[in-house]
Amino acid sequence: IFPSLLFGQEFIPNYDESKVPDYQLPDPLVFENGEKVSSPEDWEKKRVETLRYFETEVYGISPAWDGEIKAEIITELLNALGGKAERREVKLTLQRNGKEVDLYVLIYLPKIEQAAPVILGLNFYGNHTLSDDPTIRVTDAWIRNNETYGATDHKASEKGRGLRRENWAVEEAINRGYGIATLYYGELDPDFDDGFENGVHALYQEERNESSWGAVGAWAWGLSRVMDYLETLDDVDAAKVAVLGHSRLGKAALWAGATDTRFALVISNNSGCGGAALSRRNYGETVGRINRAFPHWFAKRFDHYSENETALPIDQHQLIALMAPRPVYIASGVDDRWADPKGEFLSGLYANPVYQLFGKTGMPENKQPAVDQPVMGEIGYHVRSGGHGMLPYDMHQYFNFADKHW
Ligand code: GTR
Repeated sequence: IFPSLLFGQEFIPNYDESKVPDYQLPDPLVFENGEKVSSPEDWEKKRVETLRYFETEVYGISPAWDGEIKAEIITELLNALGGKAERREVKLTLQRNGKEVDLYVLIYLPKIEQAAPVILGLNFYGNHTLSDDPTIRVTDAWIRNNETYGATDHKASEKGRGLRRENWAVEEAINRGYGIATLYYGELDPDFDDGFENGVHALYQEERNESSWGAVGAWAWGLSRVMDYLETLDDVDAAKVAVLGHSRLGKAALWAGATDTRFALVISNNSGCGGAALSRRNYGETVGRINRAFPHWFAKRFDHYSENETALPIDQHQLIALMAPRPVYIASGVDDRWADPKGEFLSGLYANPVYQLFGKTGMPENKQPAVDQPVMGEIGYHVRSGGHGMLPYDMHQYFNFADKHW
């Protein structure tokens, strides 16, 4: 039996631009009742309406946080990276309802006079994959198996140490005056369909419905909890915290930026379907395919739009618009057709009217730029050569983008 037939039907992605259906996107500047949004004040109301749709129809509603966070520094190096940085690993214990979840956040800060701007992002294979430093903890949370990164039997191992160092460009960050904060995403919610019983979902025992939060919601919510902690630190400039993520974690970074305006800058690396890519284009991964492959990522309600994207009351350009007027960067890989590079660009472009309401340009080009030609307005974009991945090239653009705005 072919595995693809287990879903009852083989999925063949469309990679033919001429087969992209004609589609009409919801106007981000029209209220449900048909009235026009014509001022930043109007947008505040329209923003609420838009956010509500993404909550009920796409990612689910994440609960407000009313618990306690305990922080404990578990290791600290005062002279990391040749003396240029301080490095800490902090255990955050989230307590609520008699339950606890532990998160381990790895933080590098440049040794500079003032509080440092920080780029915060979830990682796929554990904090120890960012550095050869043997004192960084190997996560004991459930992990997807991946031979290359030393994850077998759903456990991380020493074998992965340092293997993602280049991707996170920690040295460049430090040299340019940025801190990096990261944690393993599976500590927030293990990435399998467990009926929403483990991870941070376990802190809440409310009855679930079709608009309850899924895994993407949990990952994004967790980024906000780390932000709660970063706000308490004197050596972090909480007004300059960017949230970054790749792929499924890029979806989570965008959702974190949409739901939590404390994130002053938002970065989506190859986030694709359910992230920056427009759902209605039906290019590469589709809403139907993503819901069948990852039934735990989104609200159950999102499945209502599988093979039925035109019924969506919103599309992903409006997710980008939820960042306005804050800077947001969208990055694609030219061979990462599954994520629909053009659809990722277009969602940025079609968010422009909202940025313009604030007297900003948004995406500075109305045609997708050539490969390896980044453009940077309040919305930044590049399509890099190569495929799916977060590479030093990508990070380099994010530092440039942050420099430009900060
Ligand atoms: C794929 C999924 C994408 C993307 C990717 C990843 O399998 O279809 O939406 O999230 O995983 O996270 O690497």
